[in-house]
Amino acid sequence: MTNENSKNLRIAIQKKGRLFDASEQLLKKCGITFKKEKNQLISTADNFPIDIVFVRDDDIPDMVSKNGICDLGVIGQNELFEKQPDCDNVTSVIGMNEGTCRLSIATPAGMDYQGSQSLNGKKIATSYPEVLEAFLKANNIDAEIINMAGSVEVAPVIGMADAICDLVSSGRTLKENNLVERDIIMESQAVIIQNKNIAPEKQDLLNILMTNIQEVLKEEVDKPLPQNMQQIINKPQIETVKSTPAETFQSLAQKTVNANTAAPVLAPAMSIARK
Ligand code: PRT
Ligand code: ZN
Repeated sequence: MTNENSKNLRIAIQKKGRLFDASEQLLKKCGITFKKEKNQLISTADNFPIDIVFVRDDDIPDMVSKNGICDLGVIGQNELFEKQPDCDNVTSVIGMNEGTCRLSIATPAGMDYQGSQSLNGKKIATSYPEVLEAFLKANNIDAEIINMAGSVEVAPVIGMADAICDLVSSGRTLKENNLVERDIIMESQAVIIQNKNIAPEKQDLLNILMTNIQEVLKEEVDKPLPQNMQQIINKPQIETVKSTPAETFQSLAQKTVNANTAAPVLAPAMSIARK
């Protein structure tokens, strides 16, 4: 079943993990309610024409990239940048200010580190080989990338690598493994991503949803449902949306653009700030 013939929007969110709560909360704060049993992988909202698909975060960029599979997704920028080369059709639309972290180079505390050039000839373990490769290329560093699916911090301890490139938030994991953060490759936060070729008949729904998401993210407080959302929740048929006067949608679309301009997604990575 693809989304091409469905009137519903479809959003992919993490099934479980660090971004699930933030994704669920965001939809709830927009007034969207849905049920999710433990092993349920897709749910249609009770009161808004949207399907929520629960998957691993690694799969979300690809799902949103393929036209007609998922229209939207919630993903960390780190994951998006890793997958971006294969995902031309995806664009980030809103930063959520959740899941904030940084993708950093770290080395054992005892290593004589004189800046990123000290990585020349070294082995670096990471779950983000694409982003790391871009960083190495941009800095003319010749190093070997060791791919690992997780627990990257153990690599220097067991002699598998000289350094790591991994996500850091509190810094506790690095400390516990006697590693020191050296260079920040990118700052990251959860973002809402969107397929660039949303079916025209879904555009009005998308505008309504994005406007409400923007408002929720801006205000960060519980508030009565916005009027346009309430209308749909009371009458969930898509025809209700289509019967809304065109100028309302025009202004919604305009508002979305303005809100995006006012609160752009964090400037992308590769701002290489040496610590
Ligand atoms: O199962 P699935 O594939 O969906 O999940 P996952 O295991 O790949 O991802 P998950 O749930 O761990 O993280 C999802 C997203 O949360 C990431 O892609 C980031 O965008 C964001 N995020 C924010 C983090 C962290 N903070 C974070 N600290 N993701 C991972 N970590 C890990 C990091 O890899 C390291 O091992 O936490 C450890 C470091 O944490 P501190 O606090 O000790 O520094
Ligand atoms: Zn993952």
